[in-house]
Amino acid sequence: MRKDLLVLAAIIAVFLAIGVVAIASKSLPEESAKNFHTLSGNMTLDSQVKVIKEPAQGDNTFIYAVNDAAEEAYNIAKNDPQIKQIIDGTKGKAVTIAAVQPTLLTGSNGQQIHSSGGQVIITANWQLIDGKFYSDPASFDSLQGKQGESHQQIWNVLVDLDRRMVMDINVESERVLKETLQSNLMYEGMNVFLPDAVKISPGTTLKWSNESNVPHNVVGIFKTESGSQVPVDSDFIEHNRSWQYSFNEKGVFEYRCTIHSQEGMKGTIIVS
Ligand SMILES: [Cu+2]
Repeated sequence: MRKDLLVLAAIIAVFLAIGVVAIASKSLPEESAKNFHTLSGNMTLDSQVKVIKEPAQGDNTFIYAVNDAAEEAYNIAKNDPQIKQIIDGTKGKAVTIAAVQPTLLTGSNGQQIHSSGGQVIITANWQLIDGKFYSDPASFDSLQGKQGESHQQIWNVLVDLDRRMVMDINVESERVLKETLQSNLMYEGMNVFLPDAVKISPGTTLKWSNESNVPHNVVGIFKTESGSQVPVDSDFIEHNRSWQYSFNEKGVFEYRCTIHSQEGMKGTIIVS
């Protein structure tokens, strides 16, 4: 074997080993998500990130891939009968499908290389207020004192890109965050905002409080009725800390936690 081929083989071997360890420890989705920003059209995207589907009326599904190879992993997964069944079962919920692996490396010869291991994360999110499905944003007048529940179901799908097949589907146990709702307060849990959509009046100061052990942030653009676009970024809100922001104009604020985008950790504030 030529020396440069050996070097390339060694690089690939190391990369594959890292990939296997990372997938096994499930650390990579969070890590890889750190580098990209929120995914609405007004946000800066990492140039490789591809939005495959945006939510539409009657189908609240958002699909993206971190690069072309990851998109291929999604394409293989979506044709798997078990995956089709999972996606069919999420109708009516907010669904995020994130193809987060493989990542790409450039070899010493300038060629792109990647491992054959693809990873696709499917997350269904839904919220209940006093036991009823919560889909239309309500005001805090009607939410205050009620029992809010946020449910999150995650499927972790491993794909073999060489054999073009799904190798494993790991169903995580459902996450449930239950809180008594308080006026002008959003709870941040694992990995959701509760409530995830509210209506407020201009002049309201909202507080986001992190009840979980991992940091979260609130990042988005406040689009005011007068036409301005105000970037909002809370920076990381650590465990037991909170952050607040005043909405003094009518408009809409759509936001995400950028490190948990792949699990659909997002929210909407309507100021009217
Ligand atoms: Cu988060």
